[in-house]
Amino acid sequence: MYETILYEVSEGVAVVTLNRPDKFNAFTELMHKEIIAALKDAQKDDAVRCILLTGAGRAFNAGQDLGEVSGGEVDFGGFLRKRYNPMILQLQKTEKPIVAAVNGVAAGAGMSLALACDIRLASEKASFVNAFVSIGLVPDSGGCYFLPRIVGIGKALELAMTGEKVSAEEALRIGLVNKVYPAESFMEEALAYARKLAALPTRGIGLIKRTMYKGLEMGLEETLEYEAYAQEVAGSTADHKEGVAAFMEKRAPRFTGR
Ligand code: LHQ
Repeated sequence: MYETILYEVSEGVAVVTLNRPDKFNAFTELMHKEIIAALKDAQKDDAVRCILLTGAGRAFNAGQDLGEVSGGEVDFGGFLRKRYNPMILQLQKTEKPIVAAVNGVAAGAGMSLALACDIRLASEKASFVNAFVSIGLVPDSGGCYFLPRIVGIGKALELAMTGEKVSAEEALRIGLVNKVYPAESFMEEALAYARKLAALPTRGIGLIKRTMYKGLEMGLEETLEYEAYAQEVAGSTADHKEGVAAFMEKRAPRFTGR
């Protein structure tokens, strides 16, 4: 059982809900541990073919719980190495699609968390605040890695240096989110999106995720070689065979995730 998050699996989707609504779901040490544990559970469970990460109440996540770090000396480097970095690395290691359903404000490391997910869906009421600069800090938790890769260096520097709030509409315009849905039907739409992903070839999607992120770090030759390797693995899956058979038989495919 978890204390700071909710974890529920249905119809192929593990919904992870950050659940400290009165603190805008701000991170505590326990929440980091629980998110990592939930991601590991989801990775191991064959019934899970997509992970949907969202927040309870009005916010998605407001970053570090500032109540935990106000007053007294804080070992910032140690804090990140011990708590945040393992969580971001676990998101990357999870070979299943991870969708952030950004229901409200995502600020500081909460914004970084959304950026580290594979796909971002936003409610019309969502917003993004790169809040670090407002307290004299630097974007962390992968913010300096993902933000420029997602929106380009010019926009990333602007958002990080000003800390200005980005509305859902603007986020869609600059490619920070993939879709925006009306607030009233947001979770329904996000779940429907996640269920569609969960019905696709899960192993192939895991390989797409790994190969695409690796491609960001490699040159063309190395990427071509890694694609060839990934294709060997994908080509040996049951879902590949099913996809081809369905095409030949002019019917809808029934992927099983194997
Ligand atoms: C919060 C928080 C919060 C606690 C809202 N903590 N209560 C790494 C290394 C080591 C240390 C430092 O941190 C990091 C990583 C980081 O994430 S640094 C960045 C930390 N986050 C922030 O600086 C964001 C602080 N929050 C805000 O700027 C605003 O609250 C946002 C823009 C998120 C939302 O603004 P509003 O919609 O105007 O809501 P609000 O400010 O009224 O907040 C609502 C409640 O949530 C309020 O509680 P209350 O009891 O007064 O209703 C806030 O105190 C609480 N809350 N963020 N991070």
